[in-house]
Amino acid sequence: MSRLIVVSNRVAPIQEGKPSAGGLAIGVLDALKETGGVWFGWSGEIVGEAADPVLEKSGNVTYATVGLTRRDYDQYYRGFSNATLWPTFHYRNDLSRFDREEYAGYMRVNAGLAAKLKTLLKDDDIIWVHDYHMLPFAQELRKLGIANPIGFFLHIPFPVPEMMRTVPPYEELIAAMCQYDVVGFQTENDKQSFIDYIERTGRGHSSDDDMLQAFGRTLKVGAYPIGIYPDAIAKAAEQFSNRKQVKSLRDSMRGRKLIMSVDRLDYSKGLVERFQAFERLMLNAPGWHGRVSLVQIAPPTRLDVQTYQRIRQNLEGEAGRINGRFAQLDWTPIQYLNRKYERNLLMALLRLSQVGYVTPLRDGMNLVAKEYVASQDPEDPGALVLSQFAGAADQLPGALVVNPFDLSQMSEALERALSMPLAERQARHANMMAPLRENNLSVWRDSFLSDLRSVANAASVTEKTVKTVKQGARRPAAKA
Ligand code: ADQ
Repeated sequence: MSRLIVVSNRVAPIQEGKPSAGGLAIGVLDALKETGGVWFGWSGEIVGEAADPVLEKSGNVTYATVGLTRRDYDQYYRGFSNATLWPTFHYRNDLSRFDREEYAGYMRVNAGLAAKLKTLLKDDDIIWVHDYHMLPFAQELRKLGIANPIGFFLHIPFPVPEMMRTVPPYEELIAAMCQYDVVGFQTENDKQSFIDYIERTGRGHSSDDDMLQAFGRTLKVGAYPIGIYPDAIAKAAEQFSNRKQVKSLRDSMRGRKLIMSVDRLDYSKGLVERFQAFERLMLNAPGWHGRVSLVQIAPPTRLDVQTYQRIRQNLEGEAGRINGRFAQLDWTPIQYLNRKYERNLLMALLRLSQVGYVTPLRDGMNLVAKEYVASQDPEDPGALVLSQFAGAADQLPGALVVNPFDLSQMSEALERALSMPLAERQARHANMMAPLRENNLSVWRDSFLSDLRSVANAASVTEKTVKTVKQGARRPAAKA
């Protein structure tokens, strides 16, 4: 089988056997090990001068990483990727800014990375590129004459055409995306937004089998909802339940109920609205005073992007204000923990809580929602309150689905979750575990790669047919 080449902005710092490695990284790594291959991307380091990739081999997988110069980092990563694309794709174009220089930097870095990858490629490799940092990566490889099959998976939402059009070079970006052979999205909605753009602007058309003819190319588009390994998470959550930190949280609850939220600190995650809906619960249902706490775990990210500094101040302000309003000597309504936890420990903390509170304003999938369900004790599971704007909402039929812009609805859902009878919690939990198992992380990866391999096979069949036809044409006609 052909080698797999994975390209992502960051190469996951995998230390094999370490339980802290994220699920996604493990899933991608498993695919790489199956066929052998290369994982290529930024090392996470800022360097004085661009240099050749550093290669590290582990078994049949090579990690190829490159550093970014300060200018590249500022323009490509901090700038166009995270200050333009990220907010707009999460429907926050009010927070988005556009700077031509940054866009030029984004294109330059993609071109530079493509040139570096080219030196590592073999003719029959298949290439799988990840996420919004890399929208034009295939186009840059094609310019260098690379004809290998290239697939792309977008981890974040793809916005409706009118929102996409607020990014000034929208047309160039979409044309560039059509240089991939397979373009994968988290949900049917995201996929449809992409098709809508192509069709409404008259750039092409789609057929029933999700093939798209656009910008002179034929590509496959598909929804490949990312999953987790639910049984491994269930096991880890149970095993880590007797860890010191879990015990001390359990002791500190002293019979109180626990609502738990875990996110990266990001404005797309709806943290302020979440706190305010909890405040509304405290106002409307004073019977819960002293009987329930909200624990929000949210380590800061992207602190060098200005909007991320503001969200942190804002959130700390809200937690302080709400606690000031309701706290008692022996009860803090909101505990806001600004740090990262080891993965398995986090799963055990999720298991301890009675309510998972996952209410992003917009999210590609949201793996925490899935992890929350998987980490529960099936005999006494917690209930999940989940935003309708997380991709995961399509796949978790047992969740209490809310609109995160409706604080009253969220506060009612919290109350319902806190009071939900055991039999209903068990039924809802079972109802969610089944699809999580059926569509686990391997299914996500295998279905994407199988579509990419089909494209590769179809291309090689066409190539062989073309060769045979040409040879046939040259041969003298056989005598009758
Ligand atoms: P993220 O926006 O990072 O991912 P999410 O899907 O929730 O969002 O994944 C976060 C991961 O980080 C989860 O596995 C979670 O357990 C872990 N994590 C979060 N907070 C943590 C903490 N305090 N300590 C330790 N670990 C923590 C992007 C998209 C999502 C999409 C994923 C995968 O924005 O929509 O689901 O990619 O495709």
